[in-house]
Amino acid sequence: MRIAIVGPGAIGSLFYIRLSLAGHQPWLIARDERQARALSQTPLTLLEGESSLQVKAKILCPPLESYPFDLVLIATKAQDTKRAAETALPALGPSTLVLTLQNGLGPQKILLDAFGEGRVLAGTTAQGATLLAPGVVRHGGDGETYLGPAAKGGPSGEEIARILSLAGLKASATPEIFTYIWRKLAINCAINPLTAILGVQNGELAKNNAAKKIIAKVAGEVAAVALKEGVDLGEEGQLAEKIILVAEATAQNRSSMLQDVAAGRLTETDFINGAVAALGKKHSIPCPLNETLHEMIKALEAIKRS
Ligand code: KPL
Repeated sequence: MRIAIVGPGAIGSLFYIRLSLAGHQPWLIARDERQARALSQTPLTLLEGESSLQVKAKILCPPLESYPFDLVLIATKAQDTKRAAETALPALGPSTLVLTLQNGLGPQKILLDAFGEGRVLAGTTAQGATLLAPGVVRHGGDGETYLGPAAKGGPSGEEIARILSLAGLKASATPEIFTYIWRKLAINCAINPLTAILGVQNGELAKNNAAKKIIAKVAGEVAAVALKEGVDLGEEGQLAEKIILVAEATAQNRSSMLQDVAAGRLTETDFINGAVAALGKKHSIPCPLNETLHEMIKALEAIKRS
């Protein structure tokens, strides 16, 4: 299968290396020539426990010519989705599928608008990966990947799930993909902004009663909005418990938002708390916690980037 991966971050690099080792010859699409040059200096490296796997990457950068890829996997930050779509467009053949494994709610719609309902797969992954340096990924643990049609009547994703699973990236296709995306969104709505604002690793939240109270309120808002969108995330208390379990299971992680804020980068807040707050407004569901966390992260971004 001819595969292109747009976004050489932690998830993009992990998937690239695994697919390469499974015998595919994917292309990695860099943002620009500078990034492509930096990535081609050394092999991509996957660190797992004490072992280190290396793969020489095949790298392209925009403007792409017409490569007839079978699958384009979008693994950029959510706020870079438009740019990723523009990059990928010339590389689409008549039957190319596009799969997003990005965080948050919003990238799916951007890709549907760009490519149409017939070819976009929405997905979410619980693979634990941290980018230590360009092209160097630490694999923190295997988590499942779910994917399915981003719009009614879209591709099922069965074949892609099979290919990922054969490459050691456990994946399942499901028509209920948005339930999985909302579950991950609830986790990100609570853990990401709190860790970024408090400047702590995920595990600290699970030990802190005040943080746990905030998590419960955020979970309640997300569950109420999700229900209006047709997704049942279950009862608020149970959802909050699940989020706290994830904080414990990823105790040593610095959340992606904490890493972005610390590095002075823009965060994915518009696609996480911002997306829930906006849908809350649409459905007249008050979301004061999500709104405030969204604004606080915006304020932090501005301070760190000034
Ligand atoms: O997805 C994550 C993130 O950091 O973006 C969690 C699950 C919170 C793990 O850190």
